[in-house]
Amino acid sequence: MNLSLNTMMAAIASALACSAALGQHGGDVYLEQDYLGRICTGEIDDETGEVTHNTRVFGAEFGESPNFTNDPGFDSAIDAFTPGSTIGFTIRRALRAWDGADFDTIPAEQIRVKLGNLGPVLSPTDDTPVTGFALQVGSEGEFHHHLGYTLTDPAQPGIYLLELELWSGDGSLGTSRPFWIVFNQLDSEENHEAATQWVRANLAGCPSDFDASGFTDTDDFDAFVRAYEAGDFTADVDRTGFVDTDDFDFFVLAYEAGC
Ligand SMILES: [Ca+2]
Ligand SMILES: [Ca+2]
Repeated sequence: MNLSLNTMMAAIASALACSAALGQHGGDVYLEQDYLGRICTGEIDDETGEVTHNTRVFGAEFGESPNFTNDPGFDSAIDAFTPGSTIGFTIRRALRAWDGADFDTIPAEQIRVKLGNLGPVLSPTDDTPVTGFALQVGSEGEFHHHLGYTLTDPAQPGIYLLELELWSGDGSLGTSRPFWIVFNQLDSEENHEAATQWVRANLAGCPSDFDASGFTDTDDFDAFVRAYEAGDFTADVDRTGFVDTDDFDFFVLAYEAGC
């Protein structure tokens, strides 16, 4: 398949959008809308401020004060969302603790989420989702907030996993796909990295399940081709920052492999 002029233009626009995002808050979760009108998470590089679109695994460190952090925050470009609308969060599952091999263990600890006089919202003790509070989109269509996360007693050292999703207060945007924050409580960077890699490999899904239905079928192929032809950033499946024929090849290989 050859790139049409429109696709090229869209790829260039998408690259420009990346650089326009420079100056966002490094390390925050970047929010934007994807091709289906859903809230979509990305990552803002700590040092360069550059955005990697469509990523769903984020790191965090407790200890700004004991058992507490308010990073990563959530940040967007101007005009990303409707001014005055709201975006809220849901904690999808019980907190999990890393045992060196997986995140099956539900520990005694929970995470308490709070911002000013909003909350606290406690992570559930089983996998019944808990709806949190909503926060305002700013007057220029930007969303920038830092939730406060506290690890409850006994707050043992270790790596903890929180699964979240974001929704629109007025239903004008689709709910985000699930995403994960991997918290380090006084454990080694090595363990934190190993646990984060495990989440990427085991929970963040396969690249060919493009519509995130949980399996790969022809709907995924159709959805990918639509996004690809539109030059949408979600079609950057090989994560180079550009949508080009390499993405098409990458997707087809993943699709044919079933994942
Ligand atoms: Ca699918
Ligand atoms: Ca690419």
